[in-house]
Amino acid sequence: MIDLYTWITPNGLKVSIALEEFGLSYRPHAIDITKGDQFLQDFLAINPGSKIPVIIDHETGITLAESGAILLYLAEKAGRFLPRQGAARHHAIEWLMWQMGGSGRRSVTPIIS
Ligand SMILES: N[C@@H](CCC(=O)N[C@@H](CS)C(=O)NCC(=O)O)C(=O)O
Repeated sequence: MIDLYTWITPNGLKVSIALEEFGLSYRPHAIDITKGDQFLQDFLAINPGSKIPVIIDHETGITLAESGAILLYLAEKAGRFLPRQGAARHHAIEWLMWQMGGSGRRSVTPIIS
């Protein structure tokens, strides 16, 4: 089981989309960053950086922040979207970095506005 701490922002939504796409079991927890939930002690204990998204994977014991790192982790866990080796793996990471650099974040925004 994965606990997902998130809010309805592009960085939050991309992790929700990945979890759904991979069919992984998870429990979502709303961290309303418009009300300052990211600064509550319980959340700071999970991510001292005070940013969503964060996952805790109880199967492996890993707590992970940063949407790009989470997407890589989930792809490896699910065994999808991330080739194990070779040029195809590097190109998948290339596209991940492309979306982290801005274009992917902007393209998600209209869905929630
Ligand atoms: N580089 C981080 C950025 C995380 C981030 O900026 N999260 C925002 C919401 S999209 C946040 O938690 N903002 C709360 C704040 O800045 O106080 C990632 O990709 O996950």
